[in-house]
Amino acid sequence: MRILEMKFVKGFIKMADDGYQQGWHERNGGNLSYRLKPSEVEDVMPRLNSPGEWVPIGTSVPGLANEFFMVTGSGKYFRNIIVDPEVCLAIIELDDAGENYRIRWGLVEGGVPTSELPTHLMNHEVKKRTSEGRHRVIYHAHTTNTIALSFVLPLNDEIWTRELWEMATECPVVFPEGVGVVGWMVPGGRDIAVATSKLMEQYNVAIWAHHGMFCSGEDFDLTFGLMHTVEKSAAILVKVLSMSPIKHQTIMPEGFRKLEGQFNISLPERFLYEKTDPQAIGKK
Ligand code: 2HA
Ligand code: ZN
Repeated sequence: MRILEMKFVKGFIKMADDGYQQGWHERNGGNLSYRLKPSEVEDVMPRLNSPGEWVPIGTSVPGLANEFFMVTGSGKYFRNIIVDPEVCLAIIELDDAGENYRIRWGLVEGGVPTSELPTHLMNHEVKKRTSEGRHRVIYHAHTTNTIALSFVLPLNDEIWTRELWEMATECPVVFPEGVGVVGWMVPGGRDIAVATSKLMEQYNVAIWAHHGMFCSGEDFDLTFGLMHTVEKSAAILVKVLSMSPIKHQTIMPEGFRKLEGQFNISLPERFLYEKTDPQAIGKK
């Protein structure tokens, strides 16, 4: 089967285009990566190019030694992925130390993997371990409302989680572990990768202040759905803040606790603090 006809490749392209349609990928903004299953590596193997040069990843991910990934290309536009996937995407292979990669397919007009490769791979390494191999997708997008909120809400995991949960009943069900926040940092390197992957030890969502969001998940639907849910909640909070400086009513801690039984989820107590003023927005 041709690589472009394989199920995981179609899923990757559809997810990228869904993100573009949401308005999360202006110009070359955002990036996506997928860790191939052993059976998928077997399927693509006869179609791969002979290996090119090993290139340093810029960080070390020994937990991902010899794994294969599909990734978006640096400087490529999400807008173009659906029309020209072989130009915009690559399949890369990691070496047996998890320190170097080489391109095995795609980027037919030249180029290199996403500038955020260190963050993607460090997140994959953490998630492969903590999810016992189930998580395969890491997604970064420039989600408008989340970015807007990062100028207004204190950059604090408890405050962000609680405000986002309050905006829609489904939120604590979709991300019961909460969201983590990284203060503004220079993107594209190892430092932001270390900060983000540290949050991924406990969360599936990391907010990058004044930049966007990273999400991790088992498959394309769950990972896209997670980002979509967080961003929709952020959009509601932006509307609420635009209409009124206070909330006249909201979901209270005892309400969240009732959801735990109904939906068989466990919500960490540190997000269910009693607020000094339940009407205030963005305060503990
Ligand atoms: O341009 O989104 O964070 C790609 C990015 C960098
Ligand atoms: Zn970005």
